[in-house]
Amino acid sequence: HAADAHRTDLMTITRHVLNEQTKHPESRGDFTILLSHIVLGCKFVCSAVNKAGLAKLIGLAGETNVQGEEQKKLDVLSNEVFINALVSSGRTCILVSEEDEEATFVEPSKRGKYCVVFDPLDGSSNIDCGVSIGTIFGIYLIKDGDEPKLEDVLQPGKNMLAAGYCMYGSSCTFVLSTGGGVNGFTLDPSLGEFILTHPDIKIPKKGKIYSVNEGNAKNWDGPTAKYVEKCKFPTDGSASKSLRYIGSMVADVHRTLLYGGVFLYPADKKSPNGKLRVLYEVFPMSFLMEQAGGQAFTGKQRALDLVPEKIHDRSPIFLGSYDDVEEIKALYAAEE
Ligand code: AHM
Ligand code: MG
Repeated sequence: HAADAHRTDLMTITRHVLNEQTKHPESRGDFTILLSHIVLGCKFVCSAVNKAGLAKLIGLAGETNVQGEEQKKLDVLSNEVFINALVSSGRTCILVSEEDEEATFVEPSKRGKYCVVFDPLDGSSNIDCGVSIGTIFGIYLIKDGDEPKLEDVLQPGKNMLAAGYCMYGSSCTFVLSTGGGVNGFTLDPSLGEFILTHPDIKIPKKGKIYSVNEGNAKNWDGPTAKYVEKCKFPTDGSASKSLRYIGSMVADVHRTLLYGGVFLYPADKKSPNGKLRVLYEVFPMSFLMEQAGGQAFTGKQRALDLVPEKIHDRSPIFLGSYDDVEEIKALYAAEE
């Protein structure tokens, strides 16, 4: 009977995306194929992350990534997994990964029309203690169909066709937006399929949580400091907010999306552009926030209006519940 239907009539991620594509009669299934390759990469990384201790995958690979940080073996592995999955999809032309200094231009025989920007394994400093980590990605369409150029990935975030992340946590969760809202899927390990478990995610209009690395407070600018002070000592009679900070962007943003509140990685005196990377951290998360009814702000402008100059550019970011980000915007406006 009806109550059993969800057990026998599963909304897999592929089925969901195929349904969405029927709204675009011109689509020939290329996006669905691309996405299924991304999903394959996520399942592979999920399985590797779960076996991290067993497989002795934890530890330094002795390489240094483009940001000068020591790279863990799992980062290297995840990067290879996604590059291989994306190239072999036959649907991509340019790939930008956090782990690679240069963009990858796909060879002509394997080229398609999509550009994919991604962080294959974000939050890797958390691997050794088993805290949730994730993959973040965004997808652009090549501007003109011919020769792919670096400008094709230096587009503002609002031009993304789709964005999402996969969180390797207590369960493996894939959150996706193709521009018509946000949906969450959970991996059923026995089936090896992502099943729709969080349809049409909407972020609460206002939240009770703020999430920031407060250890950097002495270097913050005025509006950031004022906002965090307000979270702790509200002057309008509202309750003070709770602090939650995992230090793993995917996990912190996922909680923000589901429970509401704000996630901040502000500028500070030591890093005037913050820490997080525009293309594959700030943009995809901002895209998801807006699609869920929230906002994303850089301290100066709507995050999705930024135009990156270089593929590894950074930006301060404030994202989350609509009303909470509105308060942050007001503090920055008052500063001008
Ligand atoms: P990574 O790409 O080197 O893993 O760094 C990104 C991570 C994010 O997941 C997280 O939001 C942030 O760094 C935490 O930074 P901090 O340790 O400065 O609070
Ligand atoms: Mg990262």
